[in-house]
Amino acid sequence: MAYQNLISEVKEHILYLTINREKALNALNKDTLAELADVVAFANKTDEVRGVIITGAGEKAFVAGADIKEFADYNGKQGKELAKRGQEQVFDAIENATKPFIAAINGFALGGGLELAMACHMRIAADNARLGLPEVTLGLIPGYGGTQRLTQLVGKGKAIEMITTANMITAADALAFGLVNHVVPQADLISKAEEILNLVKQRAPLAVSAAIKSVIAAVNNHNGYATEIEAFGKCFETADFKEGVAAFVEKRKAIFKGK
Ligand code: CO8
Repeated sequence: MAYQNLISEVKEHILYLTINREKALNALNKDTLAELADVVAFANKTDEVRGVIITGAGEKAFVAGADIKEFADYNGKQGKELAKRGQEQVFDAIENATKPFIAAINGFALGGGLELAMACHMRIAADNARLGLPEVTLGLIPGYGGTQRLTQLVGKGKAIEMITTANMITAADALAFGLVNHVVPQADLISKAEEILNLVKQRAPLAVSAAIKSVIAAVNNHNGYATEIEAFGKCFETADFKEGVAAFVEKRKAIFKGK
């Protein structure tokens, strides 16, 4: 797929997505968000994709936030609409995706950039990455789910400290806070994400989707226990369940078909 502000490529069932506005530190303008919405919808509906890695172009930034220059003249109504559209079409769409999304944080992940990373199911940071929600320095608050997802990930106290001070934290602190899963040298960022997705790719796709859905139900107060029970029951109806159990009994590797 050809986009203006994204590089998108599927290789061996992994969709590699690079936010490609390096001169603006990959800031998310409206066009980029629209392209992201499109590619997330594509990733969700095609069996060709089993996992997604999102990163930023260059070595300096993952995404330095929403494009400040673009919304400088917005009024309250426009700001609210922008946040709602972005949340629904991109950030929530990623979180609710049926396959794992990994943010490979290759530098600054600020404001909407950290919010994008937090919407992903897992985060891996380069050791030189800096993460923060600096919106209050602009007279704003996070608008792409940041107040909610940061609180889920690091707890109330640290979330309020990070948001109200606008301080950036190091990758090491992000790891200690539970904000990222792993910290690696920048050169190893994509291979670490691939290592995780290559394991996920060997598992039963419908079970992977059901597991993601159940975990996300927990963090979003969507009746997680009931979601898990329902999803667990549905797994028994899949051909992959039969294959997984048969492979175990026959002491061979399961061949899953996502059915
Ligand atoms: N938006 C637009 N342009 C940006 C952004 C941004 N968020 N960040 C950087 N740029 C541009 C700079 O303007 C500059 O462009 P130019 O060369 O044309 O002047 C270029 O990128 C390079 O940036 P710097 O020269 O500033 O690079 P430095 O190394 O000096 O500093 C920083 C790097 C610290 C990352 C700095 O660029 C910075 O502080 N950026 C802004 C970070 C920020 O405040 N992000 C939060 C934005 S608000 C937000 O994300 C709200 C999300 C919710 C929105 C809901 C809908 C309204």
